[in-house]
Amino acid sequence: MTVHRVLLILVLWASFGICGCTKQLAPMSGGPNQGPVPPGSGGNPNPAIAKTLDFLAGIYVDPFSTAIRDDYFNGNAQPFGTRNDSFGTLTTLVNPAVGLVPPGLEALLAPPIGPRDQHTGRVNRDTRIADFENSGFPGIISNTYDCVDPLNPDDIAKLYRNNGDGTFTEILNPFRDHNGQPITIQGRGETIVVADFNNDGFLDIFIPYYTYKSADPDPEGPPGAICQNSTQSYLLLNDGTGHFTDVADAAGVSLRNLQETVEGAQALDLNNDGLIDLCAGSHLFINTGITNGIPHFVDMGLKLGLPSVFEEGVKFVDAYNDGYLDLVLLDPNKGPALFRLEGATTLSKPGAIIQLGTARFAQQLTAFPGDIYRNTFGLNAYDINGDGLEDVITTGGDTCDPKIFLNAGNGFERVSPQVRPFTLDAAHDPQKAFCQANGAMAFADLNNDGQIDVLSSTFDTVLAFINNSKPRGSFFVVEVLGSNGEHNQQGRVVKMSPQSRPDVIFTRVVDSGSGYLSQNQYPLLISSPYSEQHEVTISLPQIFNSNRLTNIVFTISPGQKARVFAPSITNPNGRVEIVPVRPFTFDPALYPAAQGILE
Ligand SMILES: [Ca+2]
Ligand SMILES: [Ca+2]
Ligand SMILES: [Ca+2]
Ligand SMILES: [Ca+2]
Repeated sequence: MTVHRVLLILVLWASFGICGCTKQLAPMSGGPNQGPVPPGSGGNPNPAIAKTLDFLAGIYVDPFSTAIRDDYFNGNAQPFGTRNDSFGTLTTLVNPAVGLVPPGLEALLAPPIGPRDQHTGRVNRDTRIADFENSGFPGIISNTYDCVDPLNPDDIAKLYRNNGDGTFTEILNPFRDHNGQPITIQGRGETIVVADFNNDGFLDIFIPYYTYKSADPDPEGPPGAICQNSTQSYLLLNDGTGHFTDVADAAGVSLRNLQETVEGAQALDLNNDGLIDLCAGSHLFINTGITNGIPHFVDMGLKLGLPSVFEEGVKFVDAYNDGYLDLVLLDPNKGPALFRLEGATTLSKPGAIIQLGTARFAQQLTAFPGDIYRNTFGLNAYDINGDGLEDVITTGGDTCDPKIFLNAGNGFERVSPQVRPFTLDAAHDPQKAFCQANGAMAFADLNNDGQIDVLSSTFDTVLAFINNSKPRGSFFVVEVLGSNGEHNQQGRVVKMSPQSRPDVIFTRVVDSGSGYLSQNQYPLLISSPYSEQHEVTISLPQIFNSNRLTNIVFTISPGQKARVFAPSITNPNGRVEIVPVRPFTFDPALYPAAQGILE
């Protein structure tokens, strides 16, 4: 991996699907401030919303997997390792001509791994950006993917504190076992998720590792050496002072001796009971309660009808806008499969606890069209065309064929013909970056125009695709915060319905890290084909009061952002601030990357 090479950059171009841009620029029917749209059959009053997609793309140096955060708290999301000018043009922070690596993070850019007997180097894997100290400045957890080498001090999971001044400090020996003894965490690590699993207000970390008894050769070791795996996966509880204690065994999520490797993961409150659940390694761990600060999980995957399969990406989406989160699993050689959550309850009321005892995930065999997949590692989902239905994207794999599936409400249809940046053939892509994506695409509204944009990453470049598809629905932003505004509500579930159609429920999850090695922006960007007021429901635990649930219910208009504060002793019902989203109309001419203007 070459992380210090000179900035490459740029390219690219606009692109389109079936129809040309001029056609797509037709205004949507119904503006944000128009009156309610009457209920229509099929639940979509605006069928004109784009079925073809249009993107403007740029390539940037970025030695990290795609983790999205507003590191600078200036209203601009960006992939970690870059800075956003608010028009969606990124500046890489590892280009010496532009800016230095943020001081303190140099060790994350360690040289490639050396022969094992040198015990040097680092093989970065996944990165999460999260505010572990509730300081307002997000820190970093980064793991590696390599054989266990106890003598290599760089090739381990590392934690960094954000000093709030653009610099970072590595927290030394941050991880401890249940006896308080320091532990080093290394091995072949996969998707990191961050969430407050024990409802103490501090974000905890789950890091899965390969744990099977390995006979794989160590590519960096002497002849005959075996690549040793970790003995376990880790659930690291955060005490808020930079120390994390592994409780994976007590919690029931250590995944020891797991034959299927663990790859994707997601944390979310699946059953709406205020306790964050966890999906990883073909296990669906339901959080059954917290004892002495330790959450306890029961694997209900098989009982709920989920198969034990090898996946390269897991993502919960409400595929039918019925208020229940369904599961998409990516088989790297067969493609995505949809498992619909059925029979959970007769109460579809937002805010109700979902009764998993009567539920079952039923595979929808025809949900995705047949296609060719070969070593396709990476899956993610967002509502890409703004019609209120979450869409699915898969990485290119060996066939260099990334795929976007638009959700039709009764199954997914591949965008055809595929949008041009997504059909880059390797011969025309000097870095083959898009074909060699490491981890799933991630989603963020890079230019603040209310339309979600797409990012794809190798471990040394990130490709940003500004979404210029039109027409689209109205949009809303919901940011679920701790009681003091902390970004610590990963995994919480938001439900939003048009006031005229309470049966149409857009269900979204604050991203904990999900899919495969990716992290979407923290605020939820929710689109709707209805240009009217919507009702939002969020169930949050009163963590100061035995985790009793508060249902926070409010209305929001198109173009508005809700900042939702978790319940506190002084505000036991939580609190909501509604603010207008900065009006912004994206003009492609302002996107310098599209004009060949480089960083
Ligand atoms: Ca916690
Ligand atoms: Ca739960
Ligand atoms: Ca959609
Ligand atoms: Ca955008």
